[in-house]
Order: sequence, then structure tokens, then C-alpha cells
Amino acid sequence: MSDHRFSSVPTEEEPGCCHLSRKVKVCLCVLLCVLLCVLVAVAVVVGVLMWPRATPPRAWNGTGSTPHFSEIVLGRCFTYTQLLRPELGHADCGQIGKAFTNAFLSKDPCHSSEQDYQLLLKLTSQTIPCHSSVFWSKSTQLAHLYTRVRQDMFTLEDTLIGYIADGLNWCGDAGSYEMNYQSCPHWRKDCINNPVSVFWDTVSKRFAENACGEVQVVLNGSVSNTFDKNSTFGRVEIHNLHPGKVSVLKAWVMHDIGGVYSYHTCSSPIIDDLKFILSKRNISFTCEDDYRPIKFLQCVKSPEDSSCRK
Ligand code: JS2
Repeated sequence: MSDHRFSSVPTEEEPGCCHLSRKVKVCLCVLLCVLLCVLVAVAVVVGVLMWPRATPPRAWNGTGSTPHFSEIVLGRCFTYTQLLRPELGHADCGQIGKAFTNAFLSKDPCHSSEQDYQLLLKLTSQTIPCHSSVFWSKSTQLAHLYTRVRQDMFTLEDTLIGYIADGLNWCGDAGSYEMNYQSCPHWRKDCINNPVSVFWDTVSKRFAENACGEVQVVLNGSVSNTFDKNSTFGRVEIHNLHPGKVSVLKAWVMHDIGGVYSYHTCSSPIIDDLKFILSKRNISFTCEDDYRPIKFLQCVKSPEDSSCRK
């Protein structure tokens, strides 16, 4: 039997593949395998490090996210765009739902920003007719009772984005893809830049920026802070009204029926503060106590009250 090692003629089992000896080929294979193993190992390590650790989300002092948040958002979006305001039927509720959750999921719930909500604002943009924007402060029920009857008037919660989010709570956690249903930051006890507070400031700012013509605000004269500079209305909305678009802000100072005490009326200094801020912004101001159409709504609930017989 002839001995190969010395023959320069390539043997049949070593077809001329770049003339590499078996040993070299074996070494190369081993090297490739090792390289592959290293790559896989690195990928696994990185994956484990990057994978959101399943540690429980941080405990906060506020209530947790509303159960079934995403389903509620989607359902409300379709109800609003298909039933309540079909002129918005073109809105993409799937996109809107995603944009909403992506605004806060896997993010630190104490560093939420207006930027997080820009896509959501874009997907829910809505033109509110002039003379129909209704702001409110410490009087959510009365304001919404009024716009439920006057369907041509809009509070923020009568717009698509306000309708979708009204009464809900939501937050995520930087170390998880999940919503935090256990707890969310409380605006005073934990942090002010939490997803919910930032959201309402952001959408309230846009609602004010879009307002035009005569705009109105429902205020509560039966509480001590009828006009509160630190409220969303006093801190965000009056400062984002455009003097060039808004001709006058009409305040309706309502008082609880059967209310033992009326803290403030249109002639109270606290209302002068509001008037002063607006005058500095070249926006005219009028004020009416117990604006009759809303008073009528209050009287529907308490027809026997003496103030309802006048
Ligand atoms: C609604 C919520 C929630 O003019 C109104 C609306 O446009 C509103 O966005 O902001 C104004 C009322 O806020 P304000 O003056 O702070 O009144 P308030 O009664 O002290 O506070 C109500 C909370 C306003 C922001 N907000 N608005 N629906 O679910 C909701 N959650 C929060 N935090």
C-alpha cells in the first residue's frame, strides 16, 4: 500500500480546496465552533442582562394602573369615533392605543414628559368649533352635566383624548414591559412628573391653545379655592389661551344648592386675580354668578330648593 505523505499529486479524498491540509481544516472547524459558542454565550449574557428583570415594580403611594387599561382605551376610542362623533371615524384606534401605552411603558414613572405624548396628541387631533370650549375647576360634575345637554359645547373630556383617558390611572416601570397595577406615583407624596399628571397638563395645554372666540369656565363658588393659581385651569390653561384667537373668557361661578356657605362670588377678590391675569394677557373677562342654564340643571336635581323657585 503506497504512502501518501510524500506524493505531490493530490489524492482523490483531498480535492484541491484551497490546498488546506486536513489538520488545518479540522483546526478551522474547531475555531469556528469555538467562535460560535463564544458568540452565543455573549448573546445569552447580554440577553439576560438586558432582559427586564422580573423583580416586582417599585411600590408607590398612589393607586395602581386601572385594570384592563388597554381594553378600556380601545373601547372608548371606538365608541367615540364610531358612535359619539362619527366625523372622527377615520381615527386609527389601534395606533392610538399603542401610542398611549408606549408613552409610559418601560419608562421611569417619575420622569414622564410632554414629549412622551406627542404621537398620541397627533393621532387624536380634533378641531373644536369657536365659542364652544368649556373649562372648569373644582366643578367637574356641573361642567359635564352642562355639556351633556349642550352637545355643541366641549369640555376637554368631551374631546376624543379627554374621553379616552377620563378617570383612568396608568404607569409603567423602567425595568419592565408590564403596566404597574399595584401602585403608581402619587403627585405629592412621590413625584409631580408622573405619567397621569404630565398627561393632563399636556392635553389641557393643547385644549387651551386650540380654543377660539368666546370661551367659558365653570367655577365653584362653594369652595375656598374657587380660582386656584395652582390648579390645571390656573397654572396651565389660562396661560395657553391665545389672545389673538380668544376674544373673551366668561366665568360662571356656581354655588351648591342647599350649600350652607358660598365662599366666593363674581365680586370676590379671588375672581379679581383671575381677571387681572387675563387682562395682562389682553383677554377680556366677564363673570356671572349662578349662570341660569346650569342653575336649571342643578334645580332638576333639587327642584324643592327655594333658590329654584325664583
Ligand atoms: C379630567 C383630570 C381626569 O378645565 C379643566 C379641564 O380642562 C381639565 O383638564 O383641567 C381643568 C380642571 O382642572 P383643575 O383646574 O385642576 O380642577 P380640579 O377640579 O382641581 O382638578 C381636576 C383634575 C384635573 C386634571 N385631571 N381631568 N379627568 O381623570 C383627570 N385626572 C386629573 N388629574
